[in-house]
Amino acid sequence: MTPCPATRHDWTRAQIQRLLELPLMDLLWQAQQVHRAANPGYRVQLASLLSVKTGGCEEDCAYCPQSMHHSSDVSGRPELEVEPVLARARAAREAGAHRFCMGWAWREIRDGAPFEAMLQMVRGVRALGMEACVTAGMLTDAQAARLAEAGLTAYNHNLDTSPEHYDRIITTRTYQERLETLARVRRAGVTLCCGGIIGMGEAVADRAGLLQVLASLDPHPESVPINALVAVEGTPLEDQPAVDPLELVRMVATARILMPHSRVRLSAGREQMSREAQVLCLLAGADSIFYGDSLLTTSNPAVEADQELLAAAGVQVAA
Ligand code: SAM
Ligand code: DTB
Ligand code: SF4
Repeated sequence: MTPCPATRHDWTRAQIQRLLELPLMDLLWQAQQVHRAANPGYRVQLASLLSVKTGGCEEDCAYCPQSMHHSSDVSGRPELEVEPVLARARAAREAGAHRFCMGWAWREIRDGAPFEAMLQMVRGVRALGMEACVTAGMLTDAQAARLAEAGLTAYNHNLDTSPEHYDRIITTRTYQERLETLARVRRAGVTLCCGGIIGMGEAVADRAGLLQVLASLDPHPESVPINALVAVEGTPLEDQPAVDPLELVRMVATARILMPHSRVRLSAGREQMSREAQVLCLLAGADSIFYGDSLLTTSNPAVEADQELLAAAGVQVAA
């Protein structure tokens, strides 16, 4: 049995790029050894996602259909209230989800009625016995503390790409601001969900750069979502060519090697992938998926298809 790999925070970008560029069979073998030693049993966590406040966001993230800067902006969808959100959480739990993630298309959390409602949603999801995750942009120390007090399990805030590629994707908020938000979440004692997106015109060196920043966080983010760009019409990235699924396999495998104990979530982009490519991602060490028919504004594989996928792969659902 391979000994449990040491947790490191000092990976260099060159070392990470070498992993990303290994012959695929060697990369998969290394990732599997790390994964089996650190997370015995191939257990996959199911996380359901719901957009509570959709569209009209002030930020200009080039990939995002919810930015008011893009013609894709989905307007006119009312913000959801507490009860309907909890009804969706209950349904997700009945379908087998363990974590319920709620999204707000905000630049930052503001105090007031919507924040009070967010706190009630967090309490309600926790009362159902599920993990609760929120993604809602930047926050203050006081807001992070109140979310922690409400029982929030995780806060999602992605770095998205490397520090160098970042300015080509977002101009309205800096990389440094993102890092400060992550530090605030940590200080409040809430676990971190932090990852990125591939397929936004970045080089392999940028993928290595993103993974290097993630792996340098101490402790590592407890969850690391790896998204493939969903190129939505009306966004500046609408014409990006589809990501080769094997690139996603490489990204997952490398994330697994760098962050042995984190949950690596195979996130957006699964609907465009074959069952076999998704199985390779599970083999490479992905141990969580978004589960349920929709992501925030785009679709995700149907619940039945995912149940078949997990059964075909022979993996168990994490309790
Ligand atoms: N507004 C908050 C924020 O940006 O932190 C929360 C919601 S935002 C939609 C959450 C994450 O979804 C983004 O950081 C990005 O990584 C991911 N995302 C958004 N649009 C995407 C797309 N078209 N394809 C892949 N991932 C996407
Ligand atoms: C994450 O990394 N991916 C999720 C979740 N965190 C919030 C969002 C994916 C969004 C895909 C595009 C959409 O549905 O709007
Ligand atoms: Fe707004 Fe988040 Fe979309 Fe950026 S990713 S435009 S912050 S909703």
